Amino acid sequence: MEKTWRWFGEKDSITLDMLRQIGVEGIVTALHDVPNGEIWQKDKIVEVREYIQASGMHWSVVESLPVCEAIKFGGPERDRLIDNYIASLSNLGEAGIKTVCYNFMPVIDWIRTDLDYRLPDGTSTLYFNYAGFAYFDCRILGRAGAEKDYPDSVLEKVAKLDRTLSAREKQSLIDTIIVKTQGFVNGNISEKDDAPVRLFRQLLEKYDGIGRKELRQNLKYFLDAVMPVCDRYGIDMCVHPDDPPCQVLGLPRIISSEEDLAWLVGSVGNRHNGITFCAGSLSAGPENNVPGMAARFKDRVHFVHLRSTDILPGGDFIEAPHTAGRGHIVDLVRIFENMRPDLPMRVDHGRLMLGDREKNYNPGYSFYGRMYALAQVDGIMAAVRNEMDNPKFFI
Ligand code: DNO
Repeated sequence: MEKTWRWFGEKDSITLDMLRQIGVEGIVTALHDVPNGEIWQKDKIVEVREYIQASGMHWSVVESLPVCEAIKFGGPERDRLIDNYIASLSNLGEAGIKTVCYNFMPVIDWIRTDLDYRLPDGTSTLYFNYAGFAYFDCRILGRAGAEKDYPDSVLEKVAKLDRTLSAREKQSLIDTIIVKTQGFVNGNISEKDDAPVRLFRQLLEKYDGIGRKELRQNLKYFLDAVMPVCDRYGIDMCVHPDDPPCQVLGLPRIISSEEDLAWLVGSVGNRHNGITFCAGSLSAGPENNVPGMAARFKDRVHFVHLRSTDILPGGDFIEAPHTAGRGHIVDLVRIFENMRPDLPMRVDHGRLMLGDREKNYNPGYSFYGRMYALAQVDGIMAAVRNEMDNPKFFI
């Protein structure tokens, strides 16, 4: 697979020169300064493409070209926004950039409750605490009927948290769940917003009456509309799985399970309608057999995120080392290396280690932690290629 890296543009303190030194071949990035819904102009795309080329790499994947909420909930402005999306795709196609990652998660993208969960070795990682999340939903957001979505055992923990969490800890939960993890991925809420919870509630209201069926219809509507421009330029659209892969905050999520992926590829059969195979997101679903899903849908996988998780008792999950956990990265590398040796792959969610913590990187996007993970995956790829070249050793 092609070794790629998510880079946040010229403002990123991790420079392209640093990435070259650690063996990165392709860059995954976006026009982060363009507000969601506006057209990505060709001159800006070309400027970024050339900046990357000047350092000896290339712009391999767009992550993300964000899909506006009104397209997801099917608001009156959706056709205009889809036209803008098509114009951006066409400009990307003309600039020769042909792999586009996006997601279709309503209101909120990826969710964690702790961005600095300390491990015994002194590093730290990302963590999802189910009771903490339920506390945010039931007590901070105060969503009507939220309690019905949680088992009694979790509601008991919520009641306890209500007595024990300090005001600062509550604030930090809000920051983690809806602010810090969202802004840098062009999400709906950023550090600049002074009333994030109120804004968040307003966004949730837009989805009144939108269930799984409606959201699926809206995704199909969007894909049907963008497929012609993808055909014209050979662009692969790659939907990112839901993280975590389950319904949250009363919102439907439709890219979570094997059945969801089967629906996705079946409902729009064009092979440009593809998948970002995020092993980490999928691995947090207890029912998901990650290598099985990769084997089944590999023909429609155009981009891979390699990371892994462990599911803990009580519904919590934690990022696992890239060599372990439910992501089964060794098996995935076998499947994907065999299929397409130039398939773009990036590691995801590095730990904080060796001074990363002081650098204020975007959560999950540390330098040393990701470099360490990339080295692990690079080693796995070398071993798998060796297996493929010397099958006699493995009979
Ligand atoms: C978080 C990421 C997500 C993902 C986007 C794709 O670290 O996995 O933000 O990139 O959802 O649109």
